[in-house]
Amino acid sequence: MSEQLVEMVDNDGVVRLTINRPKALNALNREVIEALAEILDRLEGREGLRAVLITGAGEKSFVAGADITAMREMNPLEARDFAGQALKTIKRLETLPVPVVALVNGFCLGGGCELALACDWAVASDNAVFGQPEVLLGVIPGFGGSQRLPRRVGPAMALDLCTTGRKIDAQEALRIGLVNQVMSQAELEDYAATLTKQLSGNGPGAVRSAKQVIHDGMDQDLDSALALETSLFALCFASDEQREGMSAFVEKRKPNF
Ligand code: CO8
Repeated sequence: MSEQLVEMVDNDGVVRLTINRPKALNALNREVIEALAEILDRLEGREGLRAVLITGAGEKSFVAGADITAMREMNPLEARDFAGQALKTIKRLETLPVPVVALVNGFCLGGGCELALACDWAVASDNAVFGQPEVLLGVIPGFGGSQRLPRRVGPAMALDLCTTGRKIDAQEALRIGLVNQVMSQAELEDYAATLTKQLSGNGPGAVRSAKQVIHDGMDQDLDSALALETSLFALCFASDEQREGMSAFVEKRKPNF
C-alpha cells in the first residue's frame, strides 16, 4: 500500500522515484515519508545503483510542502516526532552514495523545497514555484530548510525567503542558485532521459567518488579536503574502471564500465 505513495522505476541502475499524492499536490505526510524510507531500505547498499531522480506525480506539483491538514492538530511532541522522522529520511536520501537529482515539475514549497535542497542538484520546469512559506502558517521550516537553504543560496537570500514567505518563480530560483537549469515540462523528461544515459554510462566508482569527495570535502578546511581528493584520485588507479576508461580513450573506442 505505502509503496504506491512513492513509485519507483529502475532504468539501468538509475532509479526514478515519484512522490504520488497528486490530489494533495504531493504533500508529505507520515505515510509518504514511511514509503520513502522503505524504498531507501532497498536502495542503500544496492549494487549497481547509479543515480536517483526524484519528482512529483502530475504536471502541477513537485511537493507542495508537509501536509498541513495532518500537522494542524499536532502538539509539540508530535511535531518534533514528525519533523525528526522526515529529517532522518531526507538525510538518508542525501547520503546515498550516488547522485540524487530533483526534477522539480511544479510547486516546490516548504517541505518540498527542503526535499529538493537535500538533493545533489535540482532542475526545474518553467512553471515551478519555490518558497519557504512556513511563516504564513505560524511556523518555521522543519525538514532542514533553515540550514540547507542558506548553505545553497547564502544566508541573506535564505533569510529573505524564510521570513517573508514569498514565492519565487523558476527563473529567480535559477538566478539564486537554487536550481541548476530551467526548462519546459517536456524538456524535463528529455533531461531525465539524457541524465540516465550519462550516469549509467560513466564509471560508477568514479561517479561515487566524485560525490563523496565534494560532500565530505565541503565540511573540511581546504587543505584537508585537497588531501582527501588526492587520496580518492589515487584510489581510482586501483580500479578496473581507470584502466578501461583510459584504454578506451587511447584505443579510440567507447569505454565499457
Ligand atoms: N498540505 C496538505 N494539502 C495540501 C497542501 C499541503 N501542503 N498543499 C496543497 N494541498 C491540497 C489542497 O488542500 C487541495 O486539496 P482539496 O482539493 O482537498 O481542497 C489540493 O491540494 C489542491 O490545492 P489547491 O486547491 O490549494 O491548489 P491551488 O492551485 O489553488 O494552490 C498552492 C496551490 C499555492 C500550492 C496551495 O495549495 C498552497 O498554498 N499550498 C500550501 C503550500 C504551503 O504552505 N506549504 C508549506 C507547508 S508547511 C511545511 O512544509 C513545513 C515543513 C516542516 C514541517 C515540520 C513538521 C512538524
